Amino acid sequence: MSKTEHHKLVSLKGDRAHPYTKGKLCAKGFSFPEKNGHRDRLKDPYYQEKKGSGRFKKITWEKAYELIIDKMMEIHGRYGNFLPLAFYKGTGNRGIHHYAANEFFSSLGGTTELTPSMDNDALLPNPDPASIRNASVIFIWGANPAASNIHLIPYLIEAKTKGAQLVAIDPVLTETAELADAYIQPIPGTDHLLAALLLKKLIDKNKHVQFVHKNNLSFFQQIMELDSENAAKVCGINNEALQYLEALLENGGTCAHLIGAGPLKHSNSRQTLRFIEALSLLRGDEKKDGGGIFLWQKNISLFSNQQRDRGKNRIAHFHSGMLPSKWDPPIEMLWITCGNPAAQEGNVDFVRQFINDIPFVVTVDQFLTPTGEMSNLILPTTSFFEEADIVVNGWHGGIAFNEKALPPYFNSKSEWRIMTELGEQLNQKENKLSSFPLYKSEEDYLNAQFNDAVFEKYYIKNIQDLRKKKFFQLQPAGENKGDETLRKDFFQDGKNDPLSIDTEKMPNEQFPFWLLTPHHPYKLNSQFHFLQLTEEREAHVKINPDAAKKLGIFDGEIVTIYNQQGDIKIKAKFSKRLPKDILFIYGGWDPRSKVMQNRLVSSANLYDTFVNIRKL
Ligand SMILES: Nc1nc2c(c(=O)[nH]1)N[C@H]1C(S)=C(S)[C@@H](COP(=O)(O)OP(=O)(O)OC[C@H]3O[C@@H](n4cnc5c(=O)[nH]c(N)nc54)[C@H](O)[C@@H]3O)O[C@H]1N2
Ligand SMILES: Nc1nc2c(c(=O)[nH]1)N[C@H]1C(S)=C(S)[C@@H](COP(=O)(O)OP(=O)(O)OC[C@H]3O[C@@H](n4cnc5c(=O)[nH]c(N)nc54)[C@H](O)[C@@H]3O)O[C@H]1N2
Ligand SMILES: [Mo]
Repeated sequence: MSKTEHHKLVSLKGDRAHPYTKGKLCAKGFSFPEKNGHRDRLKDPYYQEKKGSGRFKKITWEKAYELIIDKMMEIHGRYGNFLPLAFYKGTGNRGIHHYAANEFFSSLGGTTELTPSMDNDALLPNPDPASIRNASVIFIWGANPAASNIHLIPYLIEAKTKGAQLVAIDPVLTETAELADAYIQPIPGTDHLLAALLLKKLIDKNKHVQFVHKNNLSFFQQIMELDSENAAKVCGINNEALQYLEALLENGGTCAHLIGAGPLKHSNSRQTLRFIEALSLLRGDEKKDGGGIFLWQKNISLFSNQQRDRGKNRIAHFHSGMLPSKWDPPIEMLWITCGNPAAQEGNVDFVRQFINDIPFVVTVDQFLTPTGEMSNLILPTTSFFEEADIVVNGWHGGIAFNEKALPPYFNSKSEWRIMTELGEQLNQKENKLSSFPLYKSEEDYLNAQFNDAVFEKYYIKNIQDLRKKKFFQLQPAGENKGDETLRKDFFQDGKNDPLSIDTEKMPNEQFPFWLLTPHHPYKLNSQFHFLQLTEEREAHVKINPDAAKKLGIFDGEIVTIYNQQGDIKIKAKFSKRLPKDILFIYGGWDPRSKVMQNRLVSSANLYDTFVNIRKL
C-alpha cells in the first residue's frame, strides 16, 4: 500500500491481511520511495549514434518512434520479414502488463527471441510454501532465503520452534545455515550424487523396497550400482554427515526439500532436481502436509499475452557463441526490456561484443544501466507505481491487481503504451505489419488477457473480479499432491538423465578455485546498488584466510582474479565461511567499484566457473 503526495511516493507498507507475507516488506521494498523518485531515473528518451560513446542526445518520443519505425521498415523492406529483429526480456518486471512487449514482437510474424539461460522446473506439484511450517525435517539445498527469500524465514522458524530439524546443504556457510540445526558442506555441483547416495541407503535399508521392486527400473539400478565410497568422496561428505542425513530420512517424519537456485546453476541441474524429487517420492513426502519439493511456482504463465507463438520465432542465446552478423539472416536490431544483460549474463565480454555487433539497439528501462550505455536508443519507462498491472507471484503463487498510484515519471511511458503506439505507427506505414491489439487503456488491455485457464486456476474473469478478491487463496496444505500416475511416470525408463559425474566441471591445476556468485541480501540482481542499503562501498571477493595466506594475499588487498575469459581487479576479504577452494563475489554489477564479475562467469551454467587468483 502506497501513500503519495504531489505526484511523489512518500511511504510504502505491506498489507497485514496478506496471507503469506503478513505485511512484511524486504529492504528493497522499504526503499522504493527513494528509488522511485531517484535523481538518476530516466526522464526522457536518449539517442547516441555510436554505442558506448556516451554522447547521448535527449530526444522526443516522436523522434524515437521515427528512428525505430525507419529501422524496422528498412529491415522488412530488405528481408521481407522481421527475423533480423531480436527481442530480449530480462527478469526486471514479470507482471502481465510487461508481456505486451512479448506480444508485440510475436505479432510481427516471426522475430528472433534472444532468451536468457533457462530455469528448470520441478515435476512434482508445488505445495503452499507456508506449509513448510508443518515439516519435521527441512533440507535446504543451495538456497539462502535469509538473503533471497526473507518472507519464508518466519515459516522456517515456526517449523524449528515446533521441533523440526533444519539442514543447510551449501558449500558456503550462509546466513541461512546459521539458522539451521546442521550444516553440510558439499562440493559444488554434486547435489545429484548426494541425493543418489541417500536414495541408495534408503533402498539398502529395506525401507522402501516394495516400491522399488514393483518398479524395477534403470533409474534405481544405476543407484544400486553406485560406488558409495567413491561418491561420498566426490561430494566431499564424510561418514558422520552421511549417517546423520540417513537417520533423518529413515526416522525423521515428513521431509521438505527447499531447493534454491544454487544447485540449478550447474550443468547437472536437471539430475539434481530429479534425484531430490526421487527422495521425496520414495518416502511419499509430497503427499503429506509440510512435505515435498519447495521450488518456484511452475505453470503460472496462463494469461493470453504470455502464450507466445514460438513456432515462427527464431530462438537464439548469447551462449551459442555466434555473433549477430554471422546469423542468416543477421540480427540487425535488438530490443531489450526489463533486463541488464550487459552486466548480468555469463561471459559478459562476449555479450557486449554481441550487442555491439548489432546496428541498432533499443533499451527500455528506468535507469541508465551498462546495457543502456551500449544501446543507441534508451526509452524511459514507468515503474509499477505508475502503471496498472496484474502480478502473479513466482514463489507463493498469489495473484493481485497492481493499482496505478502515480502518473508516469516525467516523460516516461508504460510498456503497454510504447508497444501500442509503435503498433499503431507501424500499421500506418504499412497496414497489417503488426497484429498487436490496440486498446484504449491499460485496464482494457489487461482485461483482454483473461481466459479459461486463468479462470480454472484463480476463479476470476476480469480485473473487477481480481480487485474484489484481493488475495488469491493459496493452495491449502496437503491438497493437489502427487499421485500414483505421477510416480510411475517419473521413474519411467529413459525419462530422466542418467546419473553421471562430469569431471570437467571441477577445478583443475590452471584454475583451482570455484567462483560462486550468489544473490546479495540488499540488492536485486543488478538493481538497488545506488541506494546504499548496506555498509559495503565496493565489490569484493571473499576468500578463505588459509588459502589466501598460502598465496601471500592480505586481507583488504586488491588482487587479480582470472580465467580463460578474462581478468578483474577486486578487493580481497578474508572469510572463514568458505572452504579453501571457493572464491565468492556477490552476483550483480556494482557501479561504485565498476567490477564486472560476470566477465569471468561461465555463460551456460553460471556457477560452473573456475578461476585463479594472484597478487597484483
Ligand atoms: N535480496 C535478494 N533477493 C533475491 C534476489 C537478489 O538478487 N537479492 N534475486 C532473486 C532471484 S532472480 C533469484 S533466482 C533468487 C536466487 O536466490 P537463491 O535461491 O538463494 O540462489 P543463489 O543466491 O543463486 O544461491 C543460493 C546458494 O546456493 C549455493 N550453491 C552454489 N552452488 C551450489 C551447489 O552446487 N550445491 C548447493 N547445495 N549449493 C550451492 C550458494 O553458495 C548460495 O548460498 O533470489 C531472488 N531473491
Ligand atoms: N554472476 C551471476 N550472474 C547472474 C546470477 C548469479 O547468481 N550470478 N543470477 C542470474 C539470475 S537468477 C537472474 S534472474 C539474472 C537477473 O538479471 P536481469 O534479468 O538482467 O535482472 P536485473 O539485473 O534485475 O535487471 C533488470 C533491469 O530491469 C529494469 N526494470 C525494473 N523494472 C522495470 C520495468 O517495469 N520495466 C522495464 N522495462 N525495466 C524495468 C531495472 O532497472 C534493471 O535495469 O541474473 C543472472 N545473472
Ligand atoms: Mo533469478
